[in-house]
Amino acid sequence: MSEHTKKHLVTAALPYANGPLHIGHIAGAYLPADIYVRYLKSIGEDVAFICGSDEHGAAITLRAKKESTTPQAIVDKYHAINKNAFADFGIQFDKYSRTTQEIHKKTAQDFFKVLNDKGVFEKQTSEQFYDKENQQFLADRYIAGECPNCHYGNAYGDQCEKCGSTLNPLDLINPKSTISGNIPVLKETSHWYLPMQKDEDWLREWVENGILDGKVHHDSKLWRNQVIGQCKSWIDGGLQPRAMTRDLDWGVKVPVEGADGKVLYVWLDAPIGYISATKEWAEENGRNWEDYWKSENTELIHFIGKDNIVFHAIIFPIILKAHGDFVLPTNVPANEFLNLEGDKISTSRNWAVWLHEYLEDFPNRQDELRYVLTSIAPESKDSEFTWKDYQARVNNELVAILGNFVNRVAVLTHKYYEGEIPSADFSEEENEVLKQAKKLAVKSGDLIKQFKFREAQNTAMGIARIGNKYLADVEPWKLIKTDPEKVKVTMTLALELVSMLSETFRPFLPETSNRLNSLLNDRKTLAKPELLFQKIEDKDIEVQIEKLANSKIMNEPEPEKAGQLPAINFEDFTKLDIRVGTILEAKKVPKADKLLELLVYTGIDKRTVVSGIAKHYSAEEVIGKKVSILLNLEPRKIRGVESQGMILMAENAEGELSFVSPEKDVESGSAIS
Ligand code: B3M
Ligand code: ZN
Repeated sequence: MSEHTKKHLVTAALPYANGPLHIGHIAGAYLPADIYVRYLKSIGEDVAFICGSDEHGAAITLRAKKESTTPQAIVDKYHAINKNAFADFGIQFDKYSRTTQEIHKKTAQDFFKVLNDKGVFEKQTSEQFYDKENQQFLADRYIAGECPNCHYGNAYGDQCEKCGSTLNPLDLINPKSTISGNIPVLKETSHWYLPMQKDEDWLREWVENGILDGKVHHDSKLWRNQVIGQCKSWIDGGLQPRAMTRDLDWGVKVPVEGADGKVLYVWLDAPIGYISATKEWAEENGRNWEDYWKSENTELIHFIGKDNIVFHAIIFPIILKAHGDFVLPTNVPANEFLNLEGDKISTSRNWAVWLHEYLEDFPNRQDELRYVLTSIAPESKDSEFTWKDYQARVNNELVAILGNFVNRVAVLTHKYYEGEIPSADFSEEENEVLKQAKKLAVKSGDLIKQFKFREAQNTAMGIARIGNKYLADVEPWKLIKTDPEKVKVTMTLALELVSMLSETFRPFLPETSNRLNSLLNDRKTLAKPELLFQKIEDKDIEVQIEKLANSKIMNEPEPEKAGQLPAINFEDFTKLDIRVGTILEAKKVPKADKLLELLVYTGIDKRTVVSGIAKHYSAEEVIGKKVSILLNLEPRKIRGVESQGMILMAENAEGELSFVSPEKDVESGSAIS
């Protein structure tokens, strides 16, 4: 490989290995990155597509605590889950690594040392919250308290999840350690700070005009407005020194003296993960990683979601430049957010479509989801996924336009020529159709290069539209009797379009493209026609909509802290008909790991109640138990079962549930008041 060849280094944000992936992650970063890479590879470009698990930081340690296990066990589990989900969904990284690899630790430490030796950091001492009982400094996420802005009682040290404001732990009212519940004390600690305010001038010039060191670095017109806008507002607001180290015991150890108990800030550690993963990939593939990271001929592109803009377009570039020798990103095509059925996607509220669950419920239909997510990609503003829209796009576009065209061509070719692919010279009409279609194919590729994936995919679909129109105009099914020569020409062109569709859709719908290729065999015979896409039936999406409705039920009302609910009067209280009931029968609700379906004797009747207790009680052990039941709750359908009432449960701090049962033996039907 000549060193003058252009190289593309494409990264997608390293997902935290603390949970599974949902469609918001995919639409935000991974799918557009995959489309971009597949396109570049299809035109013969030299590309390294790099990603991996982000395995450090408080996000991981908190999750481990919650699941009463070790951080290592957490990252091992989710790394495997996510790696598989990406592969099943056709996101084809050249390397999917992990930041707990030795090579990464060494790379990150060496990087830190270079910066430290160059005097890039400023060491500062400040007071930070400290948990005396556990003898540890509290990372931002380890402190919770009242939000100074909206007064929500359970805001984190770095952010209030209710009002979305960015916080500093010292801003919280009544801060508490989330580890012990103790009131933390302030204690002095020293950290290595990156004085970002020194970089404002060159950053502004680089972000706004694409100029670096007086030379054109990139085409700033290709940068998304929201990326430039966010960066500008950070820079205009004045950049602050930011600590690049943390007092934590999970992470990459700070490799200098006097840094015991300190690790690299996860937002320094993780982006360096792109470099370490490239090193691994290069070693495994006989390449030189420096050709990609340290060459003027490299285009470095970071695909991310909008919450990661500042890290990729400000902090990491400062670090790369301070180190020296490294390229800076040519573009940071960040997407906005994807919402779901009218609400923000939320992991903690289980308001999400999980990738691995989609692939279970819709096996081998990854291209359908890829198609829809690209059609609604939040490229310039937030967008929304709904199951009805998913169904409509699959049925009205993939099935009715693309699938229909291919199917007609396949069926007619088999009918007229027994699958043998005809070959005839085009007349002016065919040449014109072919020209129009080719134009779209080229345009689709150009749009991909400009990071306009939505429009690019729609343009590709235009080829199928042209094909359908051409068949409808020529009507070969009528001509076959009167002018078989023309039909030969028609079908030759139609097959040419199928092959063009296969190529143009390859970046978007790789599996479909493979199927089209095998349909076309060696281009002499056509395989037996088989429907390219199946319709999505109403019942398929009803199941999904109900699944979401259930997570809404399971998660509301939002747990407020004791003492924060508004007072009610006695009359309000008497509206609740709560009684003692006896559980007569119990069984698991199929496909719902949290739910039991109970038959409860209430003293008046026997009724069915669906209860979210299956993680805490088995069906067998609850039979015969006396419990408290709210009778006059509006019935509601949960997983297709009508639930008539609610069993009251006590929940401890660990989230364990326990029945609220009478202490003496009282009869079923006894009122609780
Ligand atoms: N893990 C945050 C996120 O998943 C973070 C990205 C790292 S990219 C270097 O949103
Ligand atoms: Zn708030």
